[in-house]
Amino acid sequence: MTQNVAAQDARTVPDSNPVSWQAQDDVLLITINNPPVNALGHAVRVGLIAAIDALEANGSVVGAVLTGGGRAFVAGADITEFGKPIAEPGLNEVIDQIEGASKPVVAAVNGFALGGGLELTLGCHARIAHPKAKVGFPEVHLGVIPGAGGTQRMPRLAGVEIVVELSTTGKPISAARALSAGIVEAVDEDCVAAAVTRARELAAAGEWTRVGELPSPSVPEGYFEAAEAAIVARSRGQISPLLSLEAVQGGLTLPFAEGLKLERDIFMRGLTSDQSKGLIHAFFGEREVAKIPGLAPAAKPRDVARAAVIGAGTMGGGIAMCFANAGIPVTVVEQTEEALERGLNLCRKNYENSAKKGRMTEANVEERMALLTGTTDMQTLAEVDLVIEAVFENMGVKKDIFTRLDAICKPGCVLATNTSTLDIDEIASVTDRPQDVVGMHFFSPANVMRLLENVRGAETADDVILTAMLTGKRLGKVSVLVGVCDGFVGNRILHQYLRWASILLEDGCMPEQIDRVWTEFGMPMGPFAMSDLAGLDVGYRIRQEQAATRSGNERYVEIGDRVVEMGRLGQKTGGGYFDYIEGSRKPIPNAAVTALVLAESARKGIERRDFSDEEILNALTDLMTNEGAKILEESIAMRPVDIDITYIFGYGYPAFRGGPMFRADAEGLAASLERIEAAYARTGDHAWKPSALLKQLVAEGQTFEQWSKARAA
Ligand code: 3H9
Repeated sequence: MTQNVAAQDARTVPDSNPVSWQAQDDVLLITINNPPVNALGHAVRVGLIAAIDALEANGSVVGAVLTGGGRAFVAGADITEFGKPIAEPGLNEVIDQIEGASKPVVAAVNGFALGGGLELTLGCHARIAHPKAKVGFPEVHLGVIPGAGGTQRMPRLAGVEIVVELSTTGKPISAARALSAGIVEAVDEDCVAAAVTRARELAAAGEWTRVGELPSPSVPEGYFEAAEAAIVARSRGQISPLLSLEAVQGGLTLPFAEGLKLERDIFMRGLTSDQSKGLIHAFFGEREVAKIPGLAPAAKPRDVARAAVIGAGTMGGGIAMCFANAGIPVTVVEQTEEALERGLNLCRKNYENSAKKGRMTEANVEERMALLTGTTDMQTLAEVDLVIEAVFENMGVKKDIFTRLDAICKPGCVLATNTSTLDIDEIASVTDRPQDVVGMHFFSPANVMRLLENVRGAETADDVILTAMLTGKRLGKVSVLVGVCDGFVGNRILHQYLRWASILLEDGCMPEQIDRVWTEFGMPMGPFAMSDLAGLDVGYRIRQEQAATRSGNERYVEIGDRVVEMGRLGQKTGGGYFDYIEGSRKPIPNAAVTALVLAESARKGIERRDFSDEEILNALTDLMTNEGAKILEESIAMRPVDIDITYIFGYGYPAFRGGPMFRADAEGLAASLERIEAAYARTGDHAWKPSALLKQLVAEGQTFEQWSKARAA
């Protein structure tokens, strides 16, 4: 009895029904209005059932058109409902009702049709898209699969290859591509009007296609084996792409209804996995980091209509390209005409390479180059709104540049530095406007990497922080706000585990074992292959400069220095810790480096021992947890999620693990602290000095996330 009441309540159309319907002559126009992205939350599902009931009941309409209000058609299931009991009706029921309707329903795909949104269109009897619409199955990025018929209907409609592509990569495709793949039957600027016409045609013909009733296609022998191998090779341990493949493959030999059941079971397997929890945390985390608590409510970002970048090296050029890509005019400043020409030519070459690969047209190359203006005269920066200094890491040089910018730039211009290590406050101190100075730390290659670490100085104004964050968004970056310290968030943590990876070499490991453990964990490359890619000479020079002041108490491993002195500077010289065959980035162990590692252990009288993979993984991840906790306790990062997102977007940390702090919570902080304390007792090394915050959380039985939520409340 109670259950019935609950079920009835759950199906009651709410007063503020997000689905509206209205007859346009003889066709019912059904519109989903659930801002911001028309997600298929419970109220929308209830509303859709009511709309189809209205279609059936209204004798004066012959069919319906289903569309989205605003810029989206439907961006999928409501992810905030994941993990909660499903309130009836489920999405499958809604789609079944549309598909089985006694009158034709045509989808007018006005914008994004993603995940459950695309599945909703597959339940319709025809699909017409706006030219700017995009369709896709991004569920894979949430650790699940299309769970409302997508893996069963799409093969029947458009073949196996396209559903495997969409559901295993998660990348949306354009309306034009959807048309050629047979997912939509037409593309039209006025997709609603075209859909109305189509609904009338279908009604007049008296027949229309129910995709679920179409026969399953067949695939060439060996297709799924090859697809699986390709997925395993690229997904670095993420399981959801394989789950999608399993649902598609399994469905091909099953009756439709059983295929749906199989899909549902696999969807639930994904949804209850730890990977899905990590990925959903990453999804919301990516959006959370844009929200900065504590800023003055009246603060508004400043206008950035024109930018400038000082330095046309790899970094400066890459940053300038980010602005040109976003359509923002940018002036590039160099000291000499030669350096300027070299830098701008490099930008052009990068664009031309993209054009060769079909990623842009020749006209796009010229459009972007037209937005890049070069100069050797800093005086021309008087009218720009934002300047980013990207010269080499030297405090004296940076101070000189900021003194000049202070004299030249108009009031209100944001003065940013791309430093990755230096003290922003010291740089700001040479200006009369420290409130306008901020760090904007791009990651190399700047035009490719998604992370932007914005660094707040002691005096940075709130509206300058907002400007840096919004500029990052305009450039297509994920911006995280951090505070001033050596290495900020990302490189400070990196430094700890890179250093310990070297110590592990001396104690008994080889680079290939450590790198294998790290890539099996899901990182794009191990610490040593990463160092080879970055080039070993830069770190070498810094270490030489630090030699005089280095504390004798700190354990210092010389292996990296000896590798450089062997002339092995990394990939650019064909080898560093590893060898590389020309044209390949695959690291190959090198006998001389192996001998060097053994010799260094012997020279220091270290008795080498075997390390298990688990020991290595624990050491590196425990250091991330400990340093991350110190970063939180010093308020360098505002929330654990800021560290998670920094690592996912700046260092390729596997999103399915949710980020280093999320994983630490999931694995259990107490066990981690126990290992950290043991390592500190054994080594006395400062890296292992347990974080006070970590100790406090373990004592209170809390997680980082609980601590963060309690502080925000
Ligand atoms: C699925 O469909 C499963 C089915 O197969 C089976 C079910 C049985 N739900 O990204 P934005 C929020 S799985 C709830 O900044 P944009 C987002 O958090 C789903 N909320 O906008 C943000 O909130 P806030 C498959 C959602 O213009 C706000 O909307 N679909 C959802 O840069 C604005 O989002 C996907 O995975 C959602 N589905 O990008 C698509 N989507 O303002 C996920 C967004 O409070 N969504 N929000 O921070 C996207 O990829 C992007 O949002 C989109 C728009 C490209 C659509």
